[in-house]
Amino acid sequence: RVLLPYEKRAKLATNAVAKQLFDIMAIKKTNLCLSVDLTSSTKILDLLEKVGEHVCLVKTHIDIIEDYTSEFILQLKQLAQRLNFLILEDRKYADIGNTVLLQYSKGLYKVEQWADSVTCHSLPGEGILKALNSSTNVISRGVFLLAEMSSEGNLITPDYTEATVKMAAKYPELITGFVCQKKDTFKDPGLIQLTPGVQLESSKDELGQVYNTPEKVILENGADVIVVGRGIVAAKNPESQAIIYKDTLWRCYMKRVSGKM
Ligand code: UP6
Repeated sequence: RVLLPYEKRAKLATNAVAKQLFDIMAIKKTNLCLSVDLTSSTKILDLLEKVGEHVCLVKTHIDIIEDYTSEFILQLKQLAQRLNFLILEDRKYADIGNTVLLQYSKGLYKVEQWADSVTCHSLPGEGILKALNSSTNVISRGVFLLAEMSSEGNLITPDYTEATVKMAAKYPELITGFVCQKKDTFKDPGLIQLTPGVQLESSKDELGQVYNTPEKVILENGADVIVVGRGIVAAKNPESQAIIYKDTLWRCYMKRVSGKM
């Protein structure tokens, strides 16, 4: 899986969003996912106006925005179209199917109407995937299942991870990939490894987040799309920092697929 280039993997993808994301990465030459963990919608839009061209995916936590309006979504979608990136709402759904279906389709945010993909825990069992699969208003959608986490002391075990990957195999049209940390977590080259917990230097934050370097996550651990939040959004100059991340991450990917590791 990890030695195949994104353009080849696009052809093996069974989920429409995974295929699109592989294609965008190959065309824009970027595997950077920006996690826009800011609480002001204008700050998010200003930042994306500057860095949107350098990313393949924008990851949101829509429920941290303090001045949310549906106009924000319209503008976000316009930027996504103009600058060619996809949107992942990192909601990490984790309830019974019926509740998740309501959370996904109703409420203030109506996530199903705008998110290309969402994140979801496997903990409650398959009903959660049945729920996300059942909403009928969307043409192309995807789910990243949490198979591992980056945070210290998390309770996910190897058995849980393995069962998560097995669960995903039953929904090939729905699953975009896994949020995970290790190369051997799954084998299917049509699925995407989304890896958070990345900064230029290995470190930790004070609330349990663990950061690995681009070299480690891409060359050793098999990351396909790399999530960077504070490494970019908290930098003095987020735009130039995004370019540094984009170039560093792409260089590691090129090294990996060239086989000269
Ligand atoms: N995230 C993780 N680890 C996981 C899953 N998701 O950090 O295992 C998410 C966080 C945050 C982003 O919710 O939005 O990825 C990482 O941000 P950071 O780079 O600022 O630490």
